[in-house]
Amino acid sequence: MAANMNPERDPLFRALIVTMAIAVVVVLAFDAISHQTGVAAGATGSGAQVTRNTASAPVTYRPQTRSLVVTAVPMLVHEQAGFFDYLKGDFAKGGLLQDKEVWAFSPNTLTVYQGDTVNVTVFNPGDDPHTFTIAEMNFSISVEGGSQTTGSFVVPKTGAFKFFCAVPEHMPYMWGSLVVLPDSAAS
Ligand SMILES: [Cu+2]
Repeated sequence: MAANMNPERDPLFRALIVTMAIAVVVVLAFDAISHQTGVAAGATGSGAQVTRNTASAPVTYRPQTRSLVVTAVPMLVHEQAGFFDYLKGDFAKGGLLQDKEVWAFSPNTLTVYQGDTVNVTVFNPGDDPHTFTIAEMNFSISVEGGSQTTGSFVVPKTGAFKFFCAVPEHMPYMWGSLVVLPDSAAS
């Protein structure tokens, strides 16, 4: 009877021990599986993060050659005095446009990136000669009436630079902006 009272020999007790052992094994197994899943998810997350880092890392811009066409267009010129009577007064001595004509470059804003090579072709369908001049870049081309001229320059620095026609009668009005973006803005 005393032997039967020994808990280690009690079948119920042993069954309980075995059940608990199985439960521990099952819990550990689940923990291991979930841990592995977690590691896998972590690895996937790390991979995604690396991808994101790569995507957001600074991109080295490769300078390009850009061919741009600009046309000289009349806005308020002598030839239009027949259409707009007020121009007669404007162009007369003492008038608002005495010794001046309003021409424009179309388009009047050009955007490039630092380091680009720019081939600019200026079309001049009218009679008056024009120039396309960027003083900061020591660049200037002349375009006779009824012709086109192409010139090339490399954009050395970022910023906004004025291009203009150097003909004195046109210079106050005939101009535009060359916008040069930094390399890091390219994508
Ligand atoms: Cu001009």
